[in-house]
Amino acid sequence: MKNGVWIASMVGFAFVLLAANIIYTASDNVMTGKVVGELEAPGVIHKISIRDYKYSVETLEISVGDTVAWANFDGVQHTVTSEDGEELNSALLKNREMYIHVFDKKGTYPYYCKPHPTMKGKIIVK
Ligand SMILES: [Cu+2]
Repeated sequence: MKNGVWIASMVGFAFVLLAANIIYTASDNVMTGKVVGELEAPGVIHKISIRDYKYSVETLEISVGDTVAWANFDGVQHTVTSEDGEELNSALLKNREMYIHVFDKKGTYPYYCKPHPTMKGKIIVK
């Protein structure tokens, strides 16, 4: 899966993602949602919250095949956009929307937020 998968419909506090056979729980918010698209055989799912104009984990090391899910908890819209314009390319995420990406190749993937280019993060896939 090259492109991200959108999840909407966040409910309550703490976030839970139901995708394929996965239940993903994290943080102090709960998200339940419907996967639009396919999420195939993901490895570990890592989550990154976007709050106060920051990605909660700035540098994250993962393994090939792992999934990263970003959820926006700010009132303003943010993106997850690769610096090279390729791997990561979310739309504007509204409050409580999520962007998901499966990394299937080793590498270092720096990204930023289009509306707020000082927001930066990096995924290192080993
Ligand atoms: Cu932003």
